[in-house]
Amino acid sequence: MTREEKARLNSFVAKNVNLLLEEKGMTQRELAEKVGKSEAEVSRWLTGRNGFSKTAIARLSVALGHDITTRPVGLGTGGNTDNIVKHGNRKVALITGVTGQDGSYLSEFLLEKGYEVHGIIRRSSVDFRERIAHLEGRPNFHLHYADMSDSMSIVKVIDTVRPDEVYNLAAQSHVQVSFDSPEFTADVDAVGVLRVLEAVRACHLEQTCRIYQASTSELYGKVEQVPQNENTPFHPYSPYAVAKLYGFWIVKEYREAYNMFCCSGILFNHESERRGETFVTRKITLAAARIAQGHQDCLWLGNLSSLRDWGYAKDYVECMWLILQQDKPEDFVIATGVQHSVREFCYEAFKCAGITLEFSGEGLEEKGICVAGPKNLVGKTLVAVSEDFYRPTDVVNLWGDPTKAKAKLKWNPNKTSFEQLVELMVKHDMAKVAGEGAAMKVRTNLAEYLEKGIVR
Ligand code: NAP
Ligand code: F7E
Repeated sequence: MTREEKARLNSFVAKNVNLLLEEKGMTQRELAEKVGKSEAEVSRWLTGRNGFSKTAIARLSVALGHDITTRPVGLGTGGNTDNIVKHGNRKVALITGVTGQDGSYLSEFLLEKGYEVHGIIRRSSVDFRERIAHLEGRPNFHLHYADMSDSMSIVKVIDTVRPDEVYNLAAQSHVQVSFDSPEFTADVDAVGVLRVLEAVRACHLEQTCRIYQASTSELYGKVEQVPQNENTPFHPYSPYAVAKLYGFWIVKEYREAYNMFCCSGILFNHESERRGETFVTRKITLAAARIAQGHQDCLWLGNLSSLRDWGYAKDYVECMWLILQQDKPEDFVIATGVQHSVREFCYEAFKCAGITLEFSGEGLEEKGICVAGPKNLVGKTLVAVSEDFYRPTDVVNLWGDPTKAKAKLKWNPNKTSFEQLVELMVKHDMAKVAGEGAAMKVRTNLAEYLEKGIVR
């Protein structure tokens, strides 16, 4: 039996014993007396700190009148077998943030690998989850209502699903929004991580369930070293980053205090055609497509000189999985090792849409002017800067060093180049805008208004 199989058996047996104790109204002390062990020893078995020997299993089975290696049936609250998902031979993964960019790609990746995938969703007045609509109804893909700010809902889902792996991706993930809603961001992005860790412990899964925490390059913030690796000091520079820093440290703490297999992936920016429309890359690719097709006049941005290490989200979800397949739990920087400015992203995106830009001026006066492309656009200012999109504190020099991930995970950080990433996003948005047709003009104006007024 492998270490993992043994751990899974121990967890299964511990759960059975707990269910039987509950059904019989027996205390741990009474059970300890029956099997001739101390109460502390029984407690260590039931909380997963000690494994069950063959003799212990035999004695406990006699004391409880049931073979504890098989699931008890017909029990009352907490023991109802309906709430125990049958694993079969499939590994079971639980993804928080399943409706997000990464959650949707990770679901596809794990289903492809033969996992049973469970995701948590929040109730929304719009009952359409665009990024995972194509997965809903598929065998081995299940959704559960829960919220990162609601501990009980998380415990309930974890107890029902009994996951082998938890991918904690749920977060208020927009840096600018974290300045507008700092308390909500802290609750979900910081305390939410603690809730997941505690839920796993409450369900006695801490020795079997591996946990991935979606950490971020934003931890480096006001950077103290370039490029950044696993040893670079953190200097968070937004409410989002401060909340994520708590998530990072609490994961490390639980790894050391409780010997849990929990790790953080320190992921640098990763983008895709599923990226939220107010992150800078997607805002640019959508605008380039709209401007090229005559549905928008100008793209307003903030700091054009900000530097990022942008990768493709579809490539990055593989790392989340790889991190949990290692022999020991460790944190990893995931990045391409290539850095570009927002200005360069703009140039490349407009080029893919058939427009050549030339930038001139500085700060708020900087402009991106069309110097080649459709006749009606040549000479026009297509990109301009607005103070509205500046942040109170901005992270301006992110550049990751993926050496450790390359060596230990055998991961290729350059599977998709910067140019390929921009091209695939623009191609997608050109088709989307063309498909949306005349309605776009109205929608664009509304979106611009919303973004300027609410999401700066
Ligand atoms: P995203 O598209 O914004 O998705 C965030 C997900 O979290 C959504 O499914 C959202 O659900 C869910 N969520 C938010 N608040 C929740 C709550 N209170 N309860 C339950 N679910 C909640 O983010 P992403 O780009 O996929 O990023 C995934 C994770 O990686 C996030 O933790 C992010 O902070 C982190 N990260 C991202 C990057 C990046 O470049 N993309 C880099 C480093 C780290 P709804 O659909 O209901 O809103
Ligand atoms: O900004 C600048 C902005 O919002 C990138 C999240 O996934 O990655 C993401 O956070 C840069 C910043 O991403 C506009 O000031 C200029 O310097 O696309 P972003 P982010 O803040 O890097 C990290 C790794 C995460 O963990 C987060 O969850 O672009 N910028 N003009 C602009 N940014 C936006 N959004 N809009 C602009 O108009």
